[in-house]
Amino acid sequence: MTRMTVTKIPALKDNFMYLIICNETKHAAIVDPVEPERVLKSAKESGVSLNKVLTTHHHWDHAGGNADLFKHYQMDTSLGPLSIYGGQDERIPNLTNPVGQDDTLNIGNLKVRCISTPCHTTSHICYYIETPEDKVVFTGDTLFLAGCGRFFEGTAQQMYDALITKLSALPDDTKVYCGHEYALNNLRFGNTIEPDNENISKLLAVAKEADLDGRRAMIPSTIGQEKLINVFMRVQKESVQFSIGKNTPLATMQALREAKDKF
Ligand code: GBP
Ligand code: ZN
Repeated sequence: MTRMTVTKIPALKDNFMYLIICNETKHAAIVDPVEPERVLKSAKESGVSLNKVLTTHHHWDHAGGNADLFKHYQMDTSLGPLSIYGGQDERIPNLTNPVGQDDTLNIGNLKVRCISTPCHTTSHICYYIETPEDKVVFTGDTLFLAGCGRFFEGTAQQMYDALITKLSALPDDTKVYCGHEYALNNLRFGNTIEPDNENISKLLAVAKEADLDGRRAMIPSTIGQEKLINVFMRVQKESVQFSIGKNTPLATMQALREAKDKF
């Protein structure tokens, strides 16, 4: 039996929540529980004890369920206390455990490492878990399949640090569980930047098919795949720089974001 199970739970129009289960202890955590009722149902069906929330960032479509879930645990004390993790930020409701770069926490026997990735929001956190069978990272609105989050509260330098310095350093076989299903739009954009990149055109074809059968088939991606198909992870490539008319990775990051904002 593997030590960890990750269950993808669709929410709202195109968000994902993720239930992370330690199979040895049946302890579980939930990433961004914007729809608490669905989360409680999924935890019940899996027969797990859910006692931690991992918040990626303060936006309502990620942290907007924290208060109701917290209230539910206060009303029903048999569920035990609920700890809510996230980057230090007054805008994250019911934050009980503020975390920063390289802080660790446990879900049963699973060890989670926090990666600070400010830019989309100032206190954005990604969560990395490694077991002997599996490596996974929950990237919220920092890294999407073939894309990245808008720079609402940060700079191109910060997204460069997040995507190139930090997330690209994870093993290539790390599964990427992101906050939204944006694969099709992102790949269409990538295809305009790198029309000769066959990895992009092949995955775009897959996304177009997946779109007919239900959009939610593309996740997880992997860090290795992102390095091949995500133009924001490829700002060091001359072909990407040339295509957007820049000659440094940083200027390329900025120009790509501006172009994607208008795409
Ligand atoms: C699409 O591609 O499907 N509808 C479009 C994009 C994250 S959600 C919508 C969009 O802008 N999404 C945001 C983003 O960063 N996208 C990357 C991209 O388009 O390339 N959000 O819900 C967004 O963060 C939000 C919530 C924002 C509260 C601000 C506040 Br305040
Ligand atoms: Zn967001």
